[in-house]
Amino acid sequence: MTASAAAPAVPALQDSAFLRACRREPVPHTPVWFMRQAGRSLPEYRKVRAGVPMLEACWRPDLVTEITLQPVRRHGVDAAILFSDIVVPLKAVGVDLDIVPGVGPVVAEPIRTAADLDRLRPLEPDDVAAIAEAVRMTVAELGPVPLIGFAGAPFTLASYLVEGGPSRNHEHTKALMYGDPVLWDALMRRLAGITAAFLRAQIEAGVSAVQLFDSWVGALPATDYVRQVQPHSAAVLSAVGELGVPRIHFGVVTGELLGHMGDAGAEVVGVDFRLPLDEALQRIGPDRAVQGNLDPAALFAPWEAVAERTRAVLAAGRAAPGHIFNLGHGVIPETDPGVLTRVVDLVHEESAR
Ligand code: 1CP
Repeated sequence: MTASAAAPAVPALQDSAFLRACRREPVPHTPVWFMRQAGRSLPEYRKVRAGVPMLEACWRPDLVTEITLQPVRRHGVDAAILFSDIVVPLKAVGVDLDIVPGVGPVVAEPIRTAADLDRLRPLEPDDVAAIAEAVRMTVAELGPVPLIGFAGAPFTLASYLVEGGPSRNHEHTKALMYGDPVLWDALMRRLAGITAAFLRAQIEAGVSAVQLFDSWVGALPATDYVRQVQPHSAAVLSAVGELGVPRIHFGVVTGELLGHMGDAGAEVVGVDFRLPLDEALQRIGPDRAVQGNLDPAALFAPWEAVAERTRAVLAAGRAAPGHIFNLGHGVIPETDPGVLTRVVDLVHEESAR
């Protein structure tokens, strides 16, 4: 008996437009999903989350499964992203932090000295057993739709840990990075280990791809990125490379960093909305798939303008050996969910071949 006869669900999943595009294979249509599609603009999300704090929700497999599935049911996107947060693995190793509504992650005692770093222990699979269970439950529900696992990259996690919360200028982070490069290196290594272990736990539980979010890395000049950040992101990507699932690497305001992000080793590079995909590809190199990059704020324009911009992203994406349609950053919470559904339909119609 062939493997496909024994397990019909797996070939369908592996043959999905999303995974084919990650692998730079021909696709029946351009796959589309949206960063932050789960848990943002949907009324059904607000309903199930009512009265449940964000981090508590992340540790409840039943809620994670339901919230992860909601945008798949509603919009017909080509991939799901696990409902979780980049600070979940930090909470799992005992960092005293909370996600404050309207603010974001807030860390009770920021990490700024060698003694502070001692409090940051490695992540063991048992620390995230509930997240692994949520992955298994979600994968079982999704059938042939791929599930994307994710983690924050070391720099973006360091920013929350060192600043103590969201930051515009990342001044404490840069003070540590430039002022004590040895401690910075130790912190980044520790975070790379936690991130790699968190991604590994999700892959072993069944996610079909992973995305490394380095959301705030655009705050850095390329020289500093190459010296003090990129090696640690590359170490994370390499640590999970042998597990065989596609890796997506994304950051914001990364026009000047894209070439170096491409070199970090992921199969797919996410591009924010500031650079057309064909131009981005010239910086990344011809042998990577790209993901992006409709401006999430453009979704508030009249439909004809949204449609025109969607078509422009598709046209620029044709230059790439693989294109996954997405936004250039996460869904803005006030976005009309109906517009997201229309974008999915338009991407599918325009790219069907
Ligand atoms: O994509 C999805 O739909 C899955 C859910 C998801 C993801 C991928 C959440 C749920 N968070 C994330 C990743 C994440 N979290 C990133 C990387 C992606 C990005 O750049 O947007 C970052 C930077 C965070 C940190 C974070 N968590 C913020 C940003 C704060 C800042 O610094 O400006 C916020 C507001 C959160 C809380 C959060 N995470 C997720 C949700 C649904 C929420 C809101 C929680 C609530 O209801 O109070």
